[in-house]
Order: sequence, then C-alpha cells, then structure tokens
Amino acid sequence: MAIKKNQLEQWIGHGHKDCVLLFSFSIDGGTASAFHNKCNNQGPTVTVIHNEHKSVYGGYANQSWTSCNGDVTDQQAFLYQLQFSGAIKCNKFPVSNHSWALYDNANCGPIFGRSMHDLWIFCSATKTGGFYNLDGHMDGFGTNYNVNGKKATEVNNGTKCVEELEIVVGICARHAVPKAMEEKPWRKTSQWSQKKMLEDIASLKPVFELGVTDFRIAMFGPLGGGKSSCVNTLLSTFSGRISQRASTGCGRTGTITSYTPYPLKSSSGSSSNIRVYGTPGFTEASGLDMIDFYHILEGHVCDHFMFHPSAHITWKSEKFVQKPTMNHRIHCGVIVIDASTVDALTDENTSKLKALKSLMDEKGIPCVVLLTKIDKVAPELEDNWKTTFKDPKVKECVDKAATAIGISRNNVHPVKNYEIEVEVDEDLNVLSLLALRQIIHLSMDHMENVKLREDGNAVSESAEAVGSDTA
Ligand SMILES: Nc1nc2c(ncn2[C@@H]2O[C@H](COP(=O)(O)OP(=O)(O)OP(=O)(O)O)[C@@H](O)[C@H]2O)c(=O)[nH]1
Ligand SMILES: [Mg+2]
Repeated sequence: MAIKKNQLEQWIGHGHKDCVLLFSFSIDGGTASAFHNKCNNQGPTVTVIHNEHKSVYGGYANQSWTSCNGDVTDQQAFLYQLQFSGAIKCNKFPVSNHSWALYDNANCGPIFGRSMHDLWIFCSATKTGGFYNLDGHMDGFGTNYNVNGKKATEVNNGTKCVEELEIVVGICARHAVPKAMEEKPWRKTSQWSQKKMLEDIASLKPVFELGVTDFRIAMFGPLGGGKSSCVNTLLSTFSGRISQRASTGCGRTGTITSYTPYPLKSSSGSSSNIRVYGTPGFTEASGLDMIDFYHILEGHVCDHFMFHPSAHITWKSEKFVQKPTMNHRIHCGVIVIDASTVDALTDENTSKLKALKSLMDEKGIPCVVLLTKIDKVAPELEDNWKTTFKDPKVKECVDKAATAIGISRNNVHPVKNYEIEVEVDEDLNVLSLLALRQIIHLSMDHMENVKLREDGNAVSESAEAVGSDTA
C-alpha cells in the first residue's frame, strides 16, 4: 500500500531511502508475536495505520524493537498524520519526553509513549469483515509527544477499526550513513541491548574464595583524555540519568584530587559490586610516575586518598595501606585515551603509557584501553551509534592505539562520553557497557589466576610441611 514516502523521508531527514515492508496485518496477521518476529532488531521503523475513514497516521521509531519489556529512550521518534478522512493532512508530532518515547512489550505491537500511551496500537487485532479491530488506544495522545493541542480524534477519527497496518524498514536514518551501514562490521556484537548487558554484568561476581567484595577498576591516562567523563558515563548508564559526580574538564596539572570510589548503582539503589576510580591525568614529564602507578595497582592507596600534584605516593604518605589484600588491589587497569589524539601517540610520548602497561603485565593485572571522543573522529556516528563498529575511522583509531600501547585490539574499546547530552542514550550506554563487561570478565580471569596461584602455594606449602614432618 502506497504511503506518502516523500513526506516521511523529509521528516526523518538524511535524504532518499528504500522501503522494505517488514510486517503487515494482511500478510502476517494481527498478533504481537508476529510483529516482534518480523520487526525486532531491524533498526529504525515506520508504523503506518490506514483506518476505515481513510485516515493515515502512525509513528517513527529510530530505535529497534527488541521485546525488552521496558521503556526505550529515543530522541528522534515522532508520531505523525498524513491523511485525515481522505484529505491530505501532514503533521509531525515530535517526541517531547525522550526517555519514554517507546514502550517495547513482547505481548504488544508498537507502543509510542509510556503512562497513558500516546499511541498504543494493538496487542491482538482481530479481523472482521475485511477490517481489523485494534485493542489499543490513544488516550495519552500528547503526553510524551508534542501534538500542538491536537486531539486524538482529529487523527484517528475515534475509531479502532483499521483497514491495514504496515511496518516499514529502510525508510530510516540508517541510510544517513550508507557507507558505514553497508560495510561488514569490523567487530561483531551479538547483542545490542542495554537491558541484557546490564543483566549480564549484574550476574558477574568477584571470586568469593579470595574474600573480594567488589571489582576495583582504576582509570589512568593522559591529561584531559576523558577519565572522569568515563566514570560519569558509567554512573549515568547504571542510574538511568546523567550523572556528573566526578568533576570533569580540568585537563591541567597542579590541582589536588581525591581518589574517590564510585560504586555503580542502579536507579533503585541496588549495587553492582563494581567500584570505579579515576586517577589524576599525567603528561610524559609530569604527574603520576611509575612508583605511583605501582602503589595504586597494588592497593596501597586507600579510598579518598588526596593526590598532591607535587608529591608522589610513598609508604610514609598519609593513610598508606601497608598490607593491602586482594580487596584493596586494582583488578583491571583502564587506560583512557582521546581518540582524536591517537595520531600523536608516537614513541616519544607513549613511553609512560607503555611502561604502565608493562607494569600491569608484570603484576598479571589486565589492561583495557577506552578510546574516548569518537564523536570528534567520526561525527556521522551521532546519527546512529549502532554503526560504530562499522566505521573505518574508528577502526583506524583502535588499530593505532593498540599498536602504540602494545595491547591486543580486542582490548581497545571506542566509547562516547556524555558531554553535550542532557539525557541518557541507550546506544551510548551500550558502547560503555560492552567495554565494562570485558573489563569485568578480565578482572574475573585475573582473580581466577590469583586463586590458582594461592591454591598452588597452599598445596606446595602443605607438601613441604608433610615433607618436613616425615623427615
Ligand atoms: N566530545 C567529547 N568530549 C568529551 C568526551 N569525553 C570527555 N570529553 C570532554 O573532554 C574534557 C576532558 O574530560 P575529563 O573527563 O575531565 O578528562 P580527564 O581525563 O578526567 O581529565 P584530567 O582528570 O584533568 O586528566 C571535558 O571537557 C569533557 O567534557 C567525549 O567522548 N566526547
Ligand atoms: Mg579527571
């Protein structure tokens, strides 16, 4: 069925798109399961409803449907009408409450807007006499979308009887970056779901036998690389709102900073067993040195320790932890680098980073690189962060950072921190969560290795003890 494609293309932006029909009542039937089977994980979609009074209306979702059973943030979603009672009537109703833009429920078709629902179309549409009866409603029309005072009845004629419903893909923003989308990803990601990744991470626990209560992750890196912003992005991802607990934007030496533990907690306050620490930025010639790195990694530096720019950490420092346990130690060191500066990572100015990486290798502590500010390297990604792993410019940065620091490429993670945004974005969260999940996996590997070593020591000590008893 023809839809007013040009008008929709103009509202979505980014030029011409090719349409692919994913789902329709007439071909697939009116069940929620058929809708999710056909439309899940397909990227942006347009839902088009044709009712019995020759009105055409619907909604655009820039985020995929996934059956995640929750709210989906979407800054580009909109509702629209193209025709009313047979007459052309083109109105776009942009989303006003981004975090409640979509409600994705496995038992229902597309739902736009939470609470009363601006447009809840159907859970099950039954066919009678050539028409489909919708069981949804538009009672909350204008709650989460800006409808300019228009009433739902001026869009849907107050009827739930529709001739057809179509869901189209390809008429979408993903064509805004066709090159990136058409290319094969240089890194495969099996799932792109914030909910699933948060669940995965919540299921990971420190090795109990070592008496470790929390994963301790420390961020190191050059001045202004984005360490504090990475901490804030993770805090925001977990809490579901922009958090700015770690102070950012300093980018200079000479300030006293605190070694603050930031536990990652969900919005309900439940803790994740993960504590993230930022450390003061350094240059090749100033700031933290190898002894400082050693003391931090080994757990000699207690929570809320004050880093003084002109003083290094020694065993005489205030609150120096003399005998750190596995619970004080850092379980994964994260080097944070600004992606837009990777070209400057030449041999002369990476010696400290390489030495830090070697120190971690020596101690058996895993190392991960977070490559921040990818928006500066590949601004086109702003339209669709899901294509990050298809972007050749980002890949080039990953390759360069890996070579400069001497780390394998799968331990280099591109991320974009919250910087201009005032609301969280699920795709940005997923980028950070992909990195965090790997950080936690590597921390667990590290703990398993320590445990194996301790078990081995215990076995050889008891063998020695038996040997000396019997001697
Ligand atoms: N565009 C953009 N800016 C970012 C990103 N991450 C951080 N920034 C900005 O970069 C600047 C430095 O970020 P910080 O997080 O303070 O960096 P830092 O490594 O903690 O800095 P120091 O602690 O001073 O070494 C801030 O102005 C941030 O807003 C990003 O992903 N994209
Ligand atoms: Mg900082």
